[in-house]
Amino acid sequence: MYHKERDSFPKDFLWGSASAAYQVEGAASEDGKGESVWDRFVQIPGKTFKGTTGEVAVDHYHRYKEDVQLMAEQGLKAYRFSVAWTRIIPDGDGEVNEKGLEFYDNLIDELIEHNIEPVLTLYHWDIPQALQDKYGGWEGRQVIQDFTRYAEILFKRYNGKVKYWVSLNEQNIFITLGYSMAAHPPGVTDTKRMLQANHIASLANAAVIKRFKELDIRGKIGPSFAYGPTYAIDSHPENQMAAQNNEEFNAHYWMDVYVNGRYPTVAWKHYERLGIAPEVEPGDEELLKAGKPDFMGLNYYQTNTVAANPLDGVGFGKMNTSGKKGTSEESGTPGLYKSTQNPYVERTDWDWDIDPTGLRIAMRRINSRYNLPILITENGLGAYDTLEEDGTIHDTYRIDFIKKHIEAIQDAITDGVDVMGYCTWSYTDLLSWLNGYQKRYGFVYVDREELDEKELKRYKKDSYHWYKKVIETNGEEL
Ligand code: BGP
Repeated sequence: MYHKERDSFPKDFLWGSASAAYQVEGAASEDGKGESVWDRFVQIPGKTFKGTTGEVAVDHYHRYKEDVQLMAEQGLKAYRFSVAWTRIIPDGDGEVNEKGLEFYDNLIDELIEHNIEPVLTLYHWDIPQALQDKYGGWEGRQVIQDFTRYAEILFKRYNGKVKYWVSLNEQNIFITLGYSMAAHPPGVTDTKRMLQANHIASLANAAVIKRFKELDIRGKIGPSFAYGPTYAIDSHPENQMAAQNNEEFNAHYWMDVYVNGRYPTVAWKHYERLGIAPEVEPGDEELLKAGKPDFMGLNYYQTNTVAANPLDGVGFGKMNTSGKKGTSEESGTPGLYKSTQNPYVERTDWDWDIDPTGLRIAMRRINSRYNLPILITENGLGAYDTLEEDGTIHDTYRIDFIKKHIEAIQDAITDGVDVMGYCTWSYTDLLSWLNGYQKRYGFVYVDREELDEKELKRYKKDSYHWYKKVIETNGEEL
């Protein structure tokens, strides 16, 4: 659908940017912080690019004032960050660490003082290691209570100050990579365990949303879901079926549960026949239904193009975490689908498809299937940047990427989709979980490399100045 003219962005549109605790904070054991599963996992040789860890990250813990100052100067309207559970309750279920709360008190106050709306993510993948050891983390039902207690502390403390809350960040990613591909903690490859942990995580997600409503917290809450719409490689009916499978198993399987409290029929039946469907206990369904989100948080990076995959076809293939174009392997689930190359789009150096129209399609699909407002909680381009001698960074490729994605959002708005805001990934450069520091996403360059922390100095990229203008003109000038 082509529009002659696009509608304007709403007046209160949240022009934002995002980060996550583990990827920016550093200070991994300071002020009473406990160990998280990521602090532990990265110690295993070969798990991360060049063995990088979040020990120092980009030192946001000590430099948050400088970072917020940069945001303020840019005119940023919203900043999405996550709270590290291990700073608040170091062992996950014991004493509350006042020092840890103070850091977020300060960050939130600093943001508000500069008219930047805080968007607080409760969980961005860093469950306390103590809970992993105690009952298997997301595999133990006790996590539902422990996560709710932790969330409640934050709800009460920041009620009235924080108006936008994200429950779980990309449950589909941390569960799949953690329990199916062993690429994230706890490093398991077992689909049955994956589905069970996922079910419990969905219950925990619903439980905190339910608690949020019971406490009458002033604001909105929803999960952030990693959704990239699926395309079939062509109109062959079997390839169309593969695309349908991918949507069902990788998107509806989560979003249907968030919104309607029920698993999609086809995926559920499939897992039942394999004898690996999660165990649903009495009361689970009620809880899932009671935890309906106020909005769908959308993390959009790329679309997936798939083809049919026979029962003896390909399984998980290696991801490209080196930044050497063309090194990712074909990947799929036998009997359901496999990834193929879309001939119509460009790819990044990490082999991610660049597809702004895919964002509009994602928003429209979410709108038609779930009828919820959308908050885009992540979108961005991971690329190599060059710091010039005069301290400038000419990231025209990033400007081009974000510009086209903003246009796609405006198209979706013109189509009638309700969009609350747009957070780019990421504000400053930061640690990519598996790709080190060379895969940069920020408006603000941070001078450090994998094996050399340097001075962690901040530099404004060209995209910083460009986005400032976008915000100033409320998206009129792109
Ligand atoms: C999302 C995560 C982010 C971030 C981003 C970029 O899945 O929520 O934390 O890392 O992806 O991914 P990557 O760092 O792998 O390039």
